[in-house]
Amino acid sequence: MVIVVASDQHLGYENSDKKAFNLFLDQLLTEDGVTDFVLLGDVVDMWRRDASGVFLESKDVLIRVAALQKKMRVHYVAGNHDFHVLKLQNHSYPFTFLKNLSLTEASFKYRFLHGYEFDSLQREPLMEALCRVMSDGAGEFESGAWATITREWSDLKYFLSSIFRKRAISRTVEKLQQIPELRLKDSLTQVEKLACSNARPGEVLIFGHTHRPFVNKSENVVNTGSWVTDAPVHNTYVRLEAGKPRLFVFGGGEITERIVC
Ligand SMILES: [Mn+2]
Repeated sequence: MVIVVASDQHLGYENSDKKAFNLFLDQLLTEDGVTDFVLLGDVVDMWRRDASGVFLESKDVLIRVAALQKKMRVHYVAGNHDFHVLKLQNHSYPFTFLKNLSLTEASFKYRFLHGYEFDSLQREPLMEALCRVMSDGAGEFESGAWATITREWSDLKYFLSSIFRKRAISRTVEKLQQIPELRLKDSLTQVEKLACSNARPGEVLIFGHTHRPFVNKSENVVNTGSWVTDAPVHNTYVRLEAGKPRLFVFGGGEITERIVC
């Protein structure tokens, strides 16, 4: 079993490096021996773009992933920015959308989750609501508007207040707008620490969400990083073989540093 994992492409977001990700998929298609490919959440960004629009725009990516499925198993685990995929009924997307995933080979166990589970700011009903906001408000509220609005919070608050009447929700949404890649390092550390303390003996835990790729010293906790150019280190992916994780920058070699976590 050779597993390749990538997360947080945020397709539909202006800083998503879709071009690089397509090249990565092309390369993966030519590789022999990879048995499983895991898309670990926030693949499309439904907080910034309506669900159907973002998938349509990402058709070039979907075609490649569909081609990969002829060579290997493909798994799609939902993140907070694409949480809504779990609600899609009778869809025609070439995936089974999962909340989390476990893979086992002999004595090697791998547990995959996006990582919002370790983020106290993320709550499922809100993740779903934020995904749906874009779909429900489609037309008047596209990705360009999102970029402007995240710079000018007052506009977004106005927009959200027209949808979420409850003040409590609005306040939580305000906190949620500080998405992981924009948060300060100390709050990121909390998410990562929680992930590390949640690793179970005898398994490798693989998560994304924070856009900070790393492998810990014990090599049992791995963060897949992201494919957004506003993350200092991006276009990263993880390779798992015989219980050992390896972290790579696409087109940039392997990250061999191990951090204490
Ligand atoms: Mn996320």
